[in-house]
Amino acid sequence: MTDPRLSELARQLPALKLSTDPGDLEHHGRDWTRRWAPAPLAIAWPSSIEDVQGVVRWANAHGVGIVPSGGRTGLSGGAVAAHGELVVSLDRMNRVLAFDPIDRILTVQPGIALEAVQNAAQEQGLLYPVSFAARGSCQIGGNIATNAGGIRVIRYGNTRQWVAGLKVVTGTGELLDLNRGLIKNASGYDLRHLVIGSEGTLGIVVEATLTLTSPPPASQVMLLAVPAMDALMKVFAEARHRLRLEAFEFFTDRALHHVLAHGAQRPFDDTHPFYVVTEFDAADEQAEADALAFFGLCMDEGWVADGAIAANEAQAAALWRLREGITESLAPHKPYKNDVSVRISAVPAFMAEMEALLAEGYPHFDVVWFGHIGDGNLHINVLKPTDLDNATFVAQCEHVTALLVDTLARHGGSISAEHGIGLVKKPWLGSVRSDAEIALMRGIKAVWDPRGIMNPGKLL
Ligand code: 2HG
Ligand code: ZN
Repeated sequence: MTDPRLSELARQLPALKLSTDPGDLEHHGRDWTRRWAPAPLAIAWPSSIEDVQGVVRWANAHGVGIVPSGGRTGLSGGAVAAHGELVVSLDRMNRVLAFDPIDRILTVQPGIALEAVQNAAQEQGLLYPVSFAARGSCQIGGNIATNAGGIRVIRYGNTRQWVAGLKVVTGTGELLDLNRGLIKNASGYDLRHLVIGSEGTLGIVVEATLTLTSPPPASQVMLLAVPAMDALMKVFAEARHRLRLEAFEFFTDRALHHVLAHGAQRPFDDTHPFYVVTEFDAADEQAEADALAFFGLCMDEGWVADGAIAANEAQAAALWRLREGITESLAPHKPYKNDVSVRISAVPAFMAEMEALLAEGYPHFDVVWFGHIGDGNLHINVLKPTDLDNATFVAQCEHVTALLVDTLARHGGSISAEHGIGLVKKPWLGSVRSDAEIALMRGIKAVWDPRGIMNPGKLL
């Protein structure tokens, strides 16, 4: 460590693992966005809460920014370190600490992968229900920092709903023990919920107590081919009415094109404008009959042109791959990502307006729509044409974002549904939050992090 500040840190916290190896700086300085060149000062791997506190106090003393780092699967630049920050990786704090069968709560360290949390719940015969494609590599601390959503929000809500307690080191190095697993706690401001979704700008989550639930009964997975968006909304309304839904996801023919090119299996002979993957309870014969009646009605009404139902787990996984494999299949095309939400009822009008704007202004762009239609959450990925350089492409996409922001405003929507503001959507925060709200956010940030060292430049 040639930097005297780092030598001091190493002396103060002998158990802290530190690295300035160029490979580590590169790897830990970025997330799934590839727009910013990573340039952190160093990477620190604490293995205890005390070390996290020590790092934060050191950062205050030296005015060094801290970027908390989980699985770095973020899509908004929230975990990018491009300006000499210290990246604090939670990789070494990745254990399950406790399970209480009476409270049905699981206490974990922040660096545990989401999938490991799901597995730990399963070992207890229970379910941690938040789930999405990055579950194998994303970490619970990052899920909490972004209030991650995913594919089962329609049934179980966002991460926020499952956090019963949080230990947090604030921007001054203070340790807070928030809510302690209580179900009822009417004692003033719930600071736990302020931390959830704060994108690492207030403090570092160092322990989380998660509520578990009973696993759902056996389910069925169905794929539907849908001719039009209006029909798709009718299918959704009918599915929600007749079935107990666990997921209701959609994607377009362009999304299918890319996921097939990436090795997935073609589901139907013909192509269709839209597809739905839905999963619902099917514990008994009655539930299965309800599912068939639902499918029959959709066919009779002409809302659905074709359908497939998974007969076993392998087929269910193959149908889910068509939806969950989309992000990975688009990655080689360096997509510019949008993650927006409107009220469910506003989805068709919003989509029609955006599609018209995109077709008129950007006919040469391959625009891929998919997402959590049952939550009003749409992912719009614009793919980079191979002949366009990155900077020009991003600049052109930001014009599209301006159109998007206007259209969203008309429909009362949000520029970020579940990925967060980070760096990517920061210029448009003012389109969804009022000046008064942003002033309050800044005030809160100043109290929690008076020296502005916590994930500087992100969100605000
Ligand atoms: C998903 O729903 C994720 O698959 C990623 O939120 C969305 O890649 C995206 O734009
Ligand atoms: Zn999503």
